[in-house]
Amino acid sequence: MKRIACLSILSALVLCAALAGPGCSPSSSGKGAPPTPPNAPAKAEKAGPYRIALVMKSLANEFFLTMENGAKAHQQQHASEYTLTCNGIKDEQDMARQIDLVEQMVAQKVDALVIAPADSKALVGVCKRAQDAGVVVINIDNKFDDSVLKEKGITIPFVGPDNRKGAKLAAEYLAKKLEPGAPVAILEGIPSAFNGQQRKLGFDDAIAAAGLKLVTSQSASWEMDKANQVASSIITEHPEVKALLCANDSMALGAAAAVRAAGKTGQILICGYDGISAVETLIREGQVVCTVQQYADKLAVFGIEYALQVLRDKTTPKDKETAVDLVTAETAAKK
Ligand code: ALL
Repeated sequence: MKRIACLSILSALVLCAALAGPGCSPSSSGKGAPPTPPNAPAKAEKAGPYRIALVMKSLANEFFLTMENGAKAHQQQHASEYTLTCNGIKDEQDMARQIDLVEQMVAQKVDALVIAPADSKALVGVCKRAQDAGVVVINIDNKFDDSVLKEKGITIPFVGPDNRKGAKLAAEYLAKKLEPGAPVAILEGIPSAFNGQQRKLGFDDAIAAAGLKLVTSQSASWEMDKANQVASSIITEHPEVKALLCANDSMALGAAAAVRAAGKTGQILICGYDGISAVETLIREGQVVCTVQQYADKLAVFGIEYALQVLRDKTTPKDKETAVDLVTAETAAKK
């Protein structure tokens, strides 16, 4: 029995390290917190800090590193209240890996799971299983699909921004720099992510309001390399294009490289979404017009605070809308 438990822990450690990459490992922030054997009694029966797991998406994306660092800093200030396990996936689209991670956290009997789901529908089932096992689940960043939640008969509190509003902010600012009728293109996130869908709608709102012409809208799956390829082919197929509206900053980085390679920096305007430092640098250099700061470091912290609230009070908090702010050369200069 002992041997089986040891093997499970060992394989969990190996799997998680492989998935998470550098800087994020099981109990990486759980200062001194020993891993709980799979068959340990439920947390409610023990004294000591709660065990919270943060499950994110691609740790190759600066957005999630910022999120992880924010969560770790919070845990260090509240070390007596909870320990933290951070996990992420390597590939933005690897839903199966993210499902595995949740299952692993449930097997480790964490008290709460704070999750930024890679897909708004595909992760609901495993989160229901987590809830059924007594784990408190809080959804951050990318909202679960309401119809799937309803179908499964569950409620999961959500903490995150109004993505349509945020995307509209960026696109409106960019539109002011273009003539009415100017041809523009959108680089979308993963189509099955609700926040990606909302950002596309926010861009559409601003494009319609400014009378711009949308020549194409294509997914680049949130990824820099994919965005680089997609943007390059858009520039080739639509040489008249005047702007690339990117639904996240990783894709804005890829688009900016494509525009540079085409020798069109400043002629094809770019906006992003996330507020990562790499894009802020490009904004200062005039390669990107604007992005939307969505405070990745605070998102997970709000989710953790919600989880602690549920664990302590046994109440279900309402959804919480978090801030989004436009980042431009002017706002970056004031920093
Ligand atoms: C979203 C986040 C960020 C991020 C993207 C990529 O959920 O809000 O925009 O860049 O995921 O995974």
